[in-house]
Amino acid sequence: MEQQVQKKRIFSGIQPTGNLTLGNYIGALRNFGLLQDEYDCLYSIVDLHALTVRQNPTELRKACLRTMSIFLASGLDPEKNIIYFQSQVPAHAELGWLLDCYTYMGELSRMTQFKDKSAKHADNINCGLFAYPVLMAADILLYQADLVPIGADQKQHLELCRDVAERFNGIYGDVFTIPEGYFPKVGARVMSLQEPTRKMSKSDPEDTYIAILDKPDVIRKKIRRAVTDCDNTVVFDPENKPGVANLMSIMSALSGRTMDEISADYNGLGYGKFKDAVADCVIATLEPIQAEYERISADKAYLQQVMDSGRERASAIAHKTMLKVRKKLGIAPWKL
Ligand code: ATP
Ligand code: LTN
Repeated sequence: MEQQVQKKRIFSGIQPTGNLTLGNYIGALRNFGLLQDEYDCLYSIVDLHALTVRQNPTELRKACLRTMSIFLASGLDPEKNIIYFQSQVPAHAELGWLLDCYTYMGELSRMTQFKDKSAKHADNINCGLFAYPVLMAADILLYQADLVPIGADQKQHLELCRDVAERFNGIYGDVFTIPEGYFPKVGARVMSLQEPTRKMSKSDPEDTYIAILDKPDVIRKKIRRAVTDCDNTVVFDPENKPGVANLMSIMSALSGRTMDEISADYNGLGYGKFKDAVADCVIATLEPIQAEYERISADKAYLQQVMDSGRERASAIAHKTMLKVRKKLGIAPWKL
């Protein structure tokens, strides 16, 4: 008889803030779709994380649904993957608190995202922003995830998650699976179109990023205006030509062509032609996703069903881990 092999588990999250970008797509979302057959996957819209920065409630609610629709439109099958909102599974916040008690201030103050975001939001450096990586650790450990597909900017947070899990396991025995990161080979760090030494980020000004939902003419305009340099050569040199290297990486990630092939095709033709070809490539990737998005986002009954089923399936797994954790810690059991 054929033996059933337990699939490895994947967890990842995306914040419902602003408009999802091409960076989110190449760094994270696209990989989610590629992994769905081989692994047992949970993908969460991490709305509690979004609250670390002040949000407008009406906008946040819209952004939550928009993010879920984009997940589905980019090919995530809700039967194969558990897709849900973080705040609808209260165990995230509960485990987050418990893990706060096993994380040191020193560890959290070293996090570069905390330093960046506190500089950006100097009037609101709240405790949630500081403890953000602990909630992220709780997200991952709650589901005993083996693998976490993320962009390069999240590597430091994942390291912290592993440290906290190892510390906890060291005290209480094998409670948590220690997760590994899963990074894309090309495009783990898509850069800003205007400042190509910084990562493309959905909370930066509009002209620095391409949104997954940007229309073709907007995409073309943004890429034409992307900062390059003045030597007009298409060669991959991230240190000296970060703008050109970024556009080449985007093209390579989306088309599967190597940097040498791209350079051979476009070097010598001028940046105008090269940028148009990059825009064609981005538009060809995003147009079908946008068409699906229009269809799915109009179907509220379907979204409700995905949301309810995701919440139930995620809660059942989270519940098991929480029983184990509560028992280990000696806090009041649910059943005497
Ligand atoms: P914000 O600007 O609001 O902090 P963000 O654009 O960094 O948001 P997140 O929700 O924090 O987006 O990230 C979701 C996923 O997308 C993460 O796995 C992250 O590593 C990945 N990601 C974000 N930006 C990029 C980028 N520029 N290149 C590659 N991956 C990225
Ligand atoms: N911190 C991540 C989003 C995030 C996440 C997670 C990613 C929250 N929880 C768990 C992977 C696994 C970010 O800012 N991109």
